[in-house]
Amino acid sequence: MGVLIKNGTIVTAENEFKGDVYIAGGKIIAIGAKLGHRPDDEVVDATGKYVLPGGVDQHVHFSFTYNGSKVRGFETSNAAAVGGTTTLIEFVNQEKGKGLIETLEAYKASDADGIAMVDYGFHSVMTDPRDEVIEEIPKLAEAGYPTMKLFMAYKGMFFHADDDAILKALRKGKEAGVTIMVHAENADMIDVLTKQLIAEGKTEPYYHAVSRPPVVEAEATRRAIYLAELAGAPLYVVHVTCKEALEEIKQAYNRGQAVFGETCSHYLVLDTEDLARPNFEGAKYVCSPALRTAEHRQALWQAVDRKWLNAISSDHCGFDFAEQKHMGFGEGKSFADIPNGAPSLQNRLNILWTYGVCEGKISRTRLVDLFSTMPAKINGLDTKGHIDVGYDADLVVFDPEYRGIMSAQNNLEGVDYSPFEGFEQKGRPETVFLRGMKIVDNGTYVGQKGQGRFVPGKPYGAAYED
Ligand code: DUC
Ligand code: ZN
Ligand code: ZN
Repeated sequence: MGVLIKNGTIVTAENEFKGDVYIAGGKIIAIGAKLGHRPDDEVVDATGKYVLPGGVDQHVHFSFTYNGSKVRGFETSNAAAVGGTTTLIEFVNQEKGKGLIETLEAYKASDADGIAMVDYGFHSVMTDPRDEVIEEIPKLAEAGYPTMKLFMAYKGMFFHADDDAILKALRKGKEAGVTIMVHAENADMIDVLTKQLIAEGKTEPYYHAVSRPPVVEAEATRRAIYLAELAGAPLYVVHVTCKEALEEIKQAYNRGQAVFGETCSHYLVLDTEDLARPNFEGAKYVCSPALRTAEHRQALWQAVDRKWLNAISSDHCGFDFAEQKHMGFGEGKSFADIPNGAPSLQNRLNILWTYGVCEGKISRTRLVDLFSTMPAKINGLDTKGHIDVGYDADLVVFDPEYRGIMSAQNNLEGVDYSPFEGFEQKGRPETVFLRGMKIVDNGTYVGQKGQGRFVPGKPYGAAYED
């Protein structure tokens, strides 16, 4: 049985036009005007609605652990589906003593296969840069994991990476088209500021932002760019949050270097002031890099519109407020004990539509590029992120007339709070198809656990293109 989605406005990263999409066997079979269908096919009337490619969220954390506290995992990936995202890419920290692929495959088997409700891939995170691990990097490409991240932040934690590791990773990665990504913050600067603030008794969540100001991000971004120049390799900077780091990326790009970056939905709408909320509520907004001020948000909107940044991810990180965020509360505790990260899996498209498209900051085609098309290309997913014949039938029928309020209560992230609590929502993903299977109907998740599949990425993703 096939599905005919009729009379919608089809939006791609290139253009938008009225038409029908016919899907069968998990693929897009035809696009056109007044397409016919078989008697037993389902027909979805998309009149007055937009048909978008399913989102690709290239930055989620389902396995992240901070000071022994672990986030919610793939059992909550239906939240992505309800938010119009049909492919997730998860960062998996290499386990000490294990190889990169060994770690990824063990995690995949135990925590994703048979559980995920949307399609998925993985970025390796190198934590143990022994010679044999560096030698393994090109093999990631063959195994379907063509990206690897290093954490420049988090001094003293097992996943922190120094310049030696980054340079070696960049050099090795380029031999096989593995895209190297960095979380760019200067770990020593943060360490010095954190110790100073705590010694001064400045321990509340707000001081998280004071401990890692924009210069911390700008310095690490610039350093990573120079390491990439020396290696002659492309570089991808995750979660860019401030004007200064943006400037470093622009300048490198203008010098002819292949440097690209993303930002994340929370940096576009939340503020440093959220960290100052009373009753320890500021802890809900502790993520790294830290939230910034209005002038940085404005610069980020401009950057995503003008293609200085090429993707918007969620950096979803599902820690509860009641227990986990309170690890930083009480005698002898500080902002440095609060697990970093905020849940944002479900609202990525809702934020981009309501506060981007509806406020005239980005066009619908630009949204599709940032939400779906470019993240697919960066990660070598050549059947995802676009509406055309032969692509996977991952599609969102988006109703622009819907009105609602974002809240943890109407959210499947499995976390006891939402950083977007009370935010107005214009429009919503009404129907979502994953490889032709309807997984969201009338805004409600109707799929099944385990319906998601591993999608291997191909090497030489978009960061390698001129
Ligand atoms: N920053 C976060 O806020 N969460 C997860 C990891 C990170 O670097
Ligand atoms: Zn990060
Ligand atoms: Zn992250």
